[in-house]
Amino acid sequence: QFQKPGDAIEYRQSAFTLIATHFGRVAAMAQGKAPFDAKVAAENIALVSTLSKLPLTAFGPGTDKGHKTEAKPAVWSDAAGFKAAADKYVAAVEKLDAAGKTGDFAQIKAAVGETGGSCKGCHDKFREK
Ligand code: ASC
Repeated sequence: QFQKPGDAIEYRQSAFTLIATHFGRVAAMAQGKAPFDAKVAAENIALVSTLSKLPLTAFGPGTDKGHKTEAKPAVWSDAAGFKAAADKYVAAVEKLDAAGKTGDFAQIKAAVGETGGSCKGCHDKFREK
């Protein structure tokens, strides 16, 4: 799928950058830092939902080096734990996507909290600070 390990690292980092950008726009609304707009929230959530499926495909064996990376060795040494953390994130994003489709602020806010928690849960164990 990737020519070189570095290509996979750049790919997953690009996906995370886009996810953080679009999730951040929704999180700002949930936190009252930006005005709530249900349509803008839903558009950004739809992008997060699509993008959420990308990074895990780029953590294959041997992609721990070849480009600057913050991924900890635990990604590969505790592959089951990493998969579980990634699955938790994808599941949280599915709930966020459903909330985005309702356009309901309270539901979106709750789902943003759960999704942010799943981002952090994975970062704490599997990403260098
Ligand atoms: C974000 C972002 C993360 C998560 C995390 C939540 O917006 O970029 O990595 O939320 O900070 O705790």
